[in-house]
Amino acid sequence: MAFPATYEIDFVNTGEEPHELSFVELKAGTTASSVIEAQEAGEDPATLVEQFLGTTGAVDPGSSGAVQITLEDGKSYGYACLIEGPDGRPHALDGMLGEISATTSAR
Ligand SMILES: [Cu+2]
Repeated sequence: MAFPATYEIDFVNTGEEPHELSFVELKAGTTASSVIEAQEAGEDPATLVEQFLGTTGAVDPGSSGAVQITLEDGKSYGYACLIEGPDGRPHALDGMLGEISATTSAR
């Protein structure tokens, strides 16, 4: 894998409520969870994020969306769905989040 590498990610919503797929570049040592927790605590999550990469925007059930992201070697990225469920909590707090690390490895 050569970096920077650009990916077009197709996102299919097979669920029963709207979802999104949003990506940020994380600052070193930061996790997607810590960004969401800071936001929920009323703190400015921008202090944990290097840059916003892109989002599919809200995708309705049975529909699909796409987002293009460019990853750089040695950097970490977080993804999440920030759309709120009926309980008012962003889906990320119920597990719709994760991380990607971009690394070049020789095998
Ligand atoms: Cu969602």
